Order: sequence, then C-alpha cells, then structure tokens
Amino acid sequence: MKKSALQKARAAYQPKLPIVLTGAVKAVEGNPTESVADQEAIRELFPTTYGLPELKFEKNTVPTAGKPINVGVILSGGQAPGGHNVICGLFDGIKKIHKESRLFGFVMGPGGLVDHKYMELTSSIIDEYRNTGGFDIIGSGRTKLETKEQFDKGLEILKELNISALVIIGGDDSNTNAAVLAEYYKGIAAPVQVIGCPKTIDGDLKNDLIETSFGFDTATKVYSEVIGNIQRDCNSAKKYWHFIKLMGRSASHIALECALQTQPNVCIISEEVEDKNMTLQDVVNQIADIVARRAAQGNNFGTVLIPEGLIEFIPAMKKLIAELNDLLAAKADEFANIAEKDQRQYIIDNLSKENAEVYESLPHGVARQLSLDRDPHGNVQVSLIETEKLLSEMVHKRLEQMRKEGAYNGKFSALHHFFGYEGRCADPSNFDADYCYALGFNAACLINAGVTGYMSSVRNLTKPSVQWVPGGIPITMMMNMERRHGSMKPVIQKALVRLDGAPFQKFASQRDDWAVNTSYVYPGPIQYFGPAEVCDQPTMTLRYEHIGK
Ligand code: FBP
Repeated sequence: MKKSALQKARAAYQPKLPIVLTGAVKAVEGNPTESVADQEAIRELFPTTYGLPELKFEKNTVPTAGKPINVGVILSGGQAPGGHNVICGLFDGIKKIHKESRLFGFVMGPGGLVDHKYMELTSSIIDEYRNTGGFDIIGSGRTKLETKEQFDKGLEILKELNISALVIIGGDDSNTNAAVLAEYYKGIAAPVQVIGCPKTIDGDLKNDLIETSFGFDTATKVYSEVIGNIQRDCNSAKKYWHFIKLMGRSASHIALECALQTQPNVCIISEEVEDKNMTLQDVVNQIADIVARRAAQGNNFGTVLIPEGLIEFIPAMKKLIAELNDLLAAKADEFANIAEKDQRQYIIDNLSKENAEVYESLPHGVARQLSLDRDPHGNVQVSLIETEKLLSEMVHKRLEQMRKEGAYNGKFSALHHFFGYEGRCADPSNFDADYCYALGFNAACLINAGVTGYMSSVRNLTKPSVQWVPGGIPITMMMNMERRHGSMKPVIQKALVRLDGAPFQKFASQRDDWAVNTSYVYPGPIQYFGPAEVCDQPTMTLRYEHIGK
C-alpha cells in the first residue's frame, strides 16, 4: 500500500507510556464502588460485578512472571481517532506479559464475535497501523450485544480460540454491553474476562475517573481547524453567514470545545436550551438578534455552531421523541406495514394531542427523520437531521419580519456545513496517540490482574503523559436506569455539558463579546512535530475542567 510522507514519519512515533506502566506493576484496590444512581436496581442486575473496588496500578518492585494469554478485541460504534493505537498498546501489553500471547480481532464490530468472524493480529499487521487514524484494521459496527444467544454464540468462538479476555473499545452503549457480557460470563463461570475502553469523539463518556474519551481531542482539533479556515474566509469576503452543525450526538461537548478554540459569533449549547426551557423559535430569535446587531455595524457575515443533538433538547421535542420512541417500539410491526405516504398521519393519530401538535408543526423532513429507524441502541439518528438548514431558514424568515418592523436592515446569505465524518478517522494527535496506546497497554495490565467488568482508566491527563495515572474502574459504577425501546434498562449515564462547569462558564463569560465583535481564532492544523505548546496541548475542555485555565 502506498504511504504518504507523513504516514511514514508518523509510523516511527513511539507513544509515551505513563512511567508506572514501563516496568512491573501491581494493582492496588481502592474503596468499593456504587453506581451513580438506581443502586438497588443495578446491584440486582449485576450480582457478581456490582460494587467492585476502583483499581490503581503502582510500580512493583518484584517483576512478575506472566503466562501466555489469548485476547480478543472488538471496535464498536463510530470511528474515533486513536483506535488503532489502543489495539497496538494492547498487543504490546500482552506481549510484554508473555511473548507467546496472541491477539485476535473480531471483525466489523460486536457482530464479528457473534458470527465468528475474526483475524489474528500479528506483529506485521500491528506495525502497519501504529499511530494511524481509522478503525480499518478490523472494522467496526453497531450490533448491540444483548441476548443470551449472542453471548453463548460468542463464548463458543472464545473457547475455540482459547481466548480468556475480551477488550471492547466503544462508547457508553458498547461499554454498557461490555458490563452485561462480563456479568453474564462471570455468572455462568465462563473463564473470560471483559474489559472496556472509553472511545467516542462525542466526549460524553467521562466522569471523575475517566477524564475524557479518546478521539475527542483529535476530532475537535480537526473541526476547529476547518471552522477557523471558514472564519478567515468569512472575514475576508464579508458576505456569508455560515451555519455549521457539529457531531456529538446528544451532548454539546464538541460544539463547546470548538467554540472555545475558535471564538465564533454564535454557539448553541443544547443543555442550556433545555435548562432555559427554550423553544425552537427562541433559539432562532437569539441568532437573528445577533445577525441584526452585526448588520447594524455593517457586518453581514458570521459563524453559528450548532450541536447535532439540539433538536432532542428542546423540551417540547424531547417529550415528543420520548413518546415516539415508546410508540414505535410498541407498534413496530404495525408501523412497518404502513405505506410511507400514510406514516405521518398514523403517527399523528397515535400520539397524545400535545405531541401530535408539535409533530405536525415540524417541517416534513425533520418529522420524518424522527420517525425513522433508531440505531441498534435506540438512539434517534440525529446526525441525519439537517438542523443547520432548518435554523438558517427560520432565521431568514425572522429577519424578514424584523426588517418590516424596522429592526433589521442587512443582507443575509447563508451557507451550510456539517462536520463529523471529516474528523473521526484523522491521524491521532500526539495526545490521542499517547492516550490510546496507554489505554490499550493498561487494558493488558487489567487482564493480567485477573479482573472483569472494568474499564481501562488513565488519569491526570493535563500533565505530561509520563505522569499519567493508570488503573481501572468497575463499569457498573457509571450506570443508571434509563428508558430504552420502551422499557427501563441499565445503561452508562451520558455525561452532558455541565452548565456550572468551567468550560461552559468560560464560554458564557465571553460569548457576548464574540457575538458582536469579530474575535475569531484560527487554530490551524494539528501538528505532530515541533514545540510541545503547539503539538501536545490537551483540549480546552480538559484544561478548564482540571486546571482551570
Ligand atoms: P459513538 O462514538 O457513540 O459510536 O458515536 C459517534 C458518532 O460520530 C456520533 O457523533 C454520531 O451521531 C454518530 O456516531 C453517527 O453514526 P453513524 O456513524 O452510524 O453515522
């Protein structure tokens, strides 16, 4: 395969491990844990893996002799930069335990485990993928592991390959599955440990012990570079308003981080919209007011960042989606047999009066999207809803109304962008290259420590990577009960943007200035070689959350 010059140079990069992981380690147990909420229900569902202690690795003075182990690995869900390095770290970690250890990758996601599709990852394959973006080494998929049949089918191949540990690299839903699988295997005394790794560009899989999910750093840097470029174009031509939707599913972490990096004129934060009980029209009016204020100064251009999950956070929409989820789960077969042209009316007839009115008021495209298939985990596929176009059309209408009232006298020409897929497979930044390698290597240490139902955790991330703190946290600790597909299920609680958190507070204290004055920042592309202040900075979210600056 032909390689670019950067690919060749990057292949030689040696990710830096936390110093603790460079020699023999011992696992030190902390206090027993509790789930974040619904303790009784979670304890009952996870009788053997609930309440386990946190683990921290420390240097061991006595080197321990390891035995060869066979390990399986799965990439699950959306791509995130650095996934290959998790696998490389895991490979190097198990080889360090014993040189005859072997790594098997299940292909195209969790479905590979169930369908017995796998490949052995040898050192020559691994070396091709060091420090590269993408998940193409084994592919990824969104199959949800949830039934006993799937678990038993998986166990057959694990036994056949003599695999004693499975590492699932995924987001909140996939790690929920990892916890359920760990509990099932432990419950039936099957000799397979299950370890999770925190992946997602969305940045919503985090807590005190998982400071960030991998991929968020690189993806937000890629989006910020492009937003910066657009801002420079927009400040040069001075004739367009750019409406930029950013991936991130429900949470607005990506939009917020990009706003902190680029200082746009407007950035909507879904969590704030919900907190202030805003309607879609309120959001539109807020943007239109800023457009009008800038127009009054002769500036008929600007940028608006929109988190892709916005629609779900508008309280009226949230109620509608909740009822739709239940309705579509309960009447799935009936709905599937209704002709497409009649589906809209069917939904209106079956919703409560209040929600039917909201549904009817939506543009047809958006309404249709809300009634289409959920992903296998029951999520509305928000990336397919064209919120950026919806908002700009509504802003246009509002501005025409303001013009009639004498409150606006400008030109409004909008362009639309959606950034998501552009950043998910970028070559990992130095931060993600190191973090992912450490997460994978640390997963090997958790396997060696004999635990199951744990997530690989590497902390202290605002410090240089050699000072990072490796360990593990029981996945059940992150769980609560939520309604999915019409019934209550144990799931990892999503970390949304906290309005009292330092990143949002920082943004809120500056946004009025950014709205009217043109204060754009141009971050430029990710740099892999050069001074640490250019190449090794973590995200602003991480910096504000952990060191306040
Ligand atoms: P996960 O990491 O949770 O799998 O999702 C990442 C993500 O990029 C979301 O931001 C986005 O909404 C979704 O995947 C898009 O899904 P798909 O890749 O199936 O189009």
